[in-house]
Amino acid sequence: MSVKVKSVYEPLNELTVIDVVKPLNFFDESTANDLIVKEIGDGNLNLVFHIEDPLSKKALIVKQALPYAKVVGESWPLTLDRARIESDALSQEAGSVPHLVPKVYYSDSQLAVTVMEDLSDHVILRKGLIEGKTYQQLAEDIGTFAANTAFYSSDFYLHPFDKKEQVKQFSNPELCKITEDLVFTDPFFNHDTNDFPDELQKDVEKIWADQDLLREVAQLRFSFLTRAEVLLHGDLHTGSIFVKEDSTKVIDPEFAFYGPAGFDLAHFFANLALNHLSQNAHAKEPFHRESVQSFLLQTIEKTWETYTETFKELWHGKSSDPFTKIEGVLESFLQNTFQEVIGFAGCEMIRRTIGLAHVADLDSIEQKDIELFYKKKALELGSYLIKNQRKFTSITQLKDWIRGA
Ligand code: SR1
Ligand code: MG
Repeated sequence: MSVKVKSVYEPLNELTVIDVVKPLNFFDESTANDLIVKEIGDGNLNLVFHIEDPLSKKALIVKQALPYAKVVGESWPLTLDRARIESDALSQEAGSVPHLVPKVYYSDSQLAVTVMEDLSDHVILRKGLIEGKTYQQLAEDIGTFAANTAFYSSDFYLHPFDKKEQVKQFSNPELCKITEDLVFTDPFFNHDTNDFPDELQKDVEKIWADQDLLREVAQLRFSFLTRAEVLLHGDLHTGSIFVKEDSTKVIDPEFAFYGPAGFDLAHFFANLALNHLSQNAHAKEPFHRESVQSFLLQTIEKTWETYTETFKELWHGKSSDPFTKIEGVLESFLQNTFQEVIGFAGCEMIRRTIGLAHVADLDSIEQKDIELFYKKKALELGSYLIKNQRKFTSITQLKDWIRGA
């Protein structure tokens, strides 16, 4: 939609948000006074309004960035530019995988607002998985998403001038700093953002004292800081994915930036691995537990296979870089990416267990001793992946380690 809404930043509420959507002519004018508005944001950072016309049942979502991190409060200021990054990333992703992202109807960088498709017929993947649901389309969709968004934003495809323009466009220092701190730094030191029960103190101190582990984390962090390889979603955990049986939508790319190619899939795999651990508590019936856990492992394998196959096809069919014709270059790129997937996944598992931002998969385990047991497992597996990333040569090894954790 091309209508321009006059805007000066102010946080919206359930009344003022109507003024943003009215000029878009999305809803019938005659129903403008009857629209039902609900603030449904349950994430860490933003306001999210669901607006519905009760007669036609047409609905849309208005997402607005707040000038601070909602999870902590006004003491943690945060750039509004993340709303621009998010709508730019959605439009970039829609260029190659339009069926895997929500449609954007309107965006306004002054008001830090993105108006987009309502996905109420989908559920957040994390919630579905905790409930023991499985999604057969998921692996193919996430592998396709990650391969396309990576390839079409990379130097293998873009002219160097365009690539560097894009790196500028997606410069996202404040949101990257959150990841640098919360994923790669704080959990590995005695920092006050960390959050874990006293019973884990010994396990956490073991991590803080493990110099081999810290050396590997330092390298992964340096790679995140410096390697502008591809446009990443930047926060591809299972809370950033909406699903239903035959549809997957990747949402929330406000952390998008140019970074190392393995980062997104690492976060996806780490969150599936955490859910795999948590199913030992959530799925009470053994046959069901086995089938959910086997679905999670198959999803990891099929996602990686789809990613590599799709990336290879694009590489051979669409690349203009002469080195893409040299034998072994692609294999070496994918192997480096794969090993970083393993290392980054380890960092994500550890930070989701003892850092500031946890996952409901583990935190919602009802029995405290069982929750602690699986949190210890998450720390052990995360540490193993980080320290042994270079020993991993196939996705089967990752599946085996998750299964055996
Ligand atoms: C202060 S933001 C905490 C976490 O929420 C986001 O989804 C990112 O994962 C970030 O690390
Ligand atoms: Mg998010």
